[in-house]
Amino acid sequence: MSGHGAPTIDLTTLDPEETQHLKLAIVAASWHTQIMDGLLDGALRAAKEAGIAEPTVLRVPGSFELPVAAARLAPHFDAVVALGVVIRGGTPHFDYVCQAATSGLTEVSVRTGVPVGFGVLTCDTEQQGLDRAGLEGSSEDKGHEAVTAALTTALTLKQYA
Ligand code: DLZ
Repeated sequence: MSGHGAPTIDLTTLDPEETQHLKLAIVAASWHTQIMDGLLDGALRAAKEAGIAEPTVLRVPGSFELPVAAARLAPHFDAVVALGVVIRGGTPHFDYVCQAATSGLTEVSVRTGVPVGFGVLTCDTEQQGLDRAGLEGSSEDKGHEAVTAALTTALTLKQYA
């Protein structure tokens, strides 16, 4: 999957009266520190651009734990963003963690009706993660993208509350 074709959404052009009151929670795994730091920085930068000064940030050990954290927080927030980095190793563990994170977060989102931004990188190599982490030299900024997607979806859905 490539980042080519992603929409351009400028959070700074949204009505701050609407965005600054959105309650945003970020659940973030802790494996692969450098990449995770980049994802979290990008997510917080996006929140700031939307006028959300202090989103709630909850750290969990691994990406497998993201769905339960998202499930606990979702009923109390307008949008949740999940950040994680899973890098393929020599065993099938990668597939199980990716599958659990993906299906678990989807389930939380659909069950609660709260948008869950998917900022979980599933990579074959560490370099693929670094390229997508919003770090200096990265070509993509997936933490920022995940917050942008969750907040714009929350705004869109608000009129159907
Ligand atoms: C066990 C494991 C492995 C091998 N790799 C990763 C990874 O690349 N990224 C990640 O976020 N978590 C990994 N984990 C940890 C699991 O997500 C989980 O925390 C443990 O299995 C304990 O439940």
